[in-house]
Amino acid sequence: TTTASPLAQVWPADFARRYREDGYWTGETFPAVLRAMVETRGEAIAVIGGDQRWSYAELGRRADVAAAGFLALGLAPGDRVVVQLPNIPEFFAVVFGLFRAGLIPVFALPDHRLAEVSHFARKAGAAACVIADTHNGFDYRPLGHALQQEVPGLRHVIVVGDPGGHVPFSGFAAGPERLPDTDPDPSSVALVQVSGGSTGLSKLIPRTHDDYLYSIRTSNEICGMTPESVYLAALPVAHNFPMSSPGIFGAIRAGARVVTSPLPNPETAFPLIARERVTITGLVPPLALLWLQAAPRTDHDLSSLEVLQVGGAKFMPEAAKRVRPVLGCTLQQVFGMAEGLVNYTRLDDPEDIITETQGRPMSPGDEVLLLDDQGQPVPEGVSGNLHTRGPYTIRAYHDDAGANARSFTDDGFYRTGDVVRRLPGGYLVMQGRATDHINRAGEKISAEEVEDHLLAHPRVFDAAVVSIPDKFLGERSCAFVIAEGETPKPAELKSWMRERDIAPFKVPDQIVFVDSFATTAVGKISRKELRAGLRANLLEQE
Ligand code: J2J
Repeated sequence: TTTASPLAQVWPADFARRYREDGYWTGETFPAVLRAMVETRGEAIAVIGGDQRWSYAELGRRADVAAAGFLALGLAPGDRVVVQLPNIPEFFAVVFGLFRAGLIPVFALPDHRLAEVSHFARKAGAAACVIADTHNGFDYRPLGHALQQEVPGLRHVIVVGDPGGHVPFSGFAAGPERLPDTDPDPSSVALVQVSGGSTGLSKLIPRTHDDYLYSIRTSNEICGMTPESVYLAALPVAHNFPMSSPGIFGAIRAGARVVTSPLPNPETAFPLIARERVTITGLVPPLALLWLQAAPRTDHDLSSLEVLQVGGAKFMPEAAKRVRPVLGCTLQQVFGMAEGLVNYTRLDDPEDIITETQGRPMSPGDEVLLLDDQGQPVPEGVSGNLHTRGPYTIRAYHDDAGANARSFTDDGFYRTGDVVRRLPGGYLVMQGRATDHINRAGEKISAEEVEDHLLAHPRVFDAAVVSIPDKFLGERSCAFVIAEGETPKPAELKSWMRERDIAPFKVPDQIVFVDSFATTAVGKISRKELRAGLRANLLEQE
């Protein structure tokens, strides 16, 4: 195996001691979470999807079989396994199987393509990956082959469904392999999330059993997740929001039910809500808008819905106000990040707090600083750069000294890049961002990464990618391009981008050719100023 540097997440000893003393870190681990439910709620339904309904006992059995299968391939505890699966019950068998075997899942989204997945696999030193055969019109099996070729050390491609020459997950069987008889160290890394990536490629975010499960338990309390809850997994479950806030893991930790929706649109999700009496789900703002539009006209009974969580990007107050009248449920705004800190509006907050703020930190252990550009605290109500530290916020990305130097202060605060205002009671209102990424319907796109792709085109001399406000998406991406020689057509450049094996959401929504970037000042200006200038010009023209 080519081992990148070892995977870890370490807090300074005095912080770790305090997080344990204060009861945040309890030593609970993921294998123990499922085992407890198998023992206490074995007959209760855990996961529903397609034509499958698995009890906790059934999920436990399937996870054990999966664990044995992974070990039979020669994978060893501590090995990393990239998981790229849509919302299907097998996701749970795979992931709890990995946990059971002491393997570490690295989560890729279904929309990621070879460019992203190979980066995650290489950076994590992954020994295997688990993919679906096809989903939403995309065949993942050729991606699996390409991964094996491009990533030294990635020995196994396991396919859920028709294997097409790879290892079939359905062929896993309980064997003579001995499953570990002790649980992993709770301070060890349980799983790897990926960052939205504000500069360059996505960073890897190692989360420990202790810290991730603390955030999940706390989220359960705040979001009212109980054994009677039914959570609809509508957003792709690999994303940190539907995975942990409280999401699918919260539901499992509570002994509740998860219903997997293969797609998040109303046509797919509404019948599931009606049939399974779903009580809680989470959406990004553009999907919430679609649901609000479709709900008054649907024949499906949505009355079981108690809580609609909306997060990942700013939900505008006008839309937020419509949730209760239209859907008859409580809105919960969720402002979180895969690096840690999650803010929630509380279910019993006054309506104006729920509609106008992005909530407040979930834990008394969360330290939040709002600083001006000189690093001085701003007064209450004034916008500042959000810095945070706490019992479930990472101290470092995996193996990325440059990003760590940029993203973390010397005393361990994470520089979120978000600009927020704080109201009495600690409620935060998202104002904007200090970093150049595009938040397109909750998908974070690094301007720099897209620029690098554009620059690979033979007729692109230079490119600057900016975010443009968009009524539906929140933000869309616009690429300003200086051509070299004959100017390509925007459509041509877009389809060329589409063929580069990158996530489709990274293809610029709009391409504008310009003669030069020299806007005002003579001499060098930063990329950031350049992007800001181009954006301002375009908005002025509109
Ligand atoms: C404005 N911007 C928001 C919100 C996130 C729960 C919920 C979301 C995420 C997530 C998550 C926002 N209003 N309500 O991991 O557990 C923007 C901010 C933030 C960035 C993080 C969770 N909610 N954002 O979206 O890692 O800019 O996590 O820093 O994908 O999304 O993105 P991500």
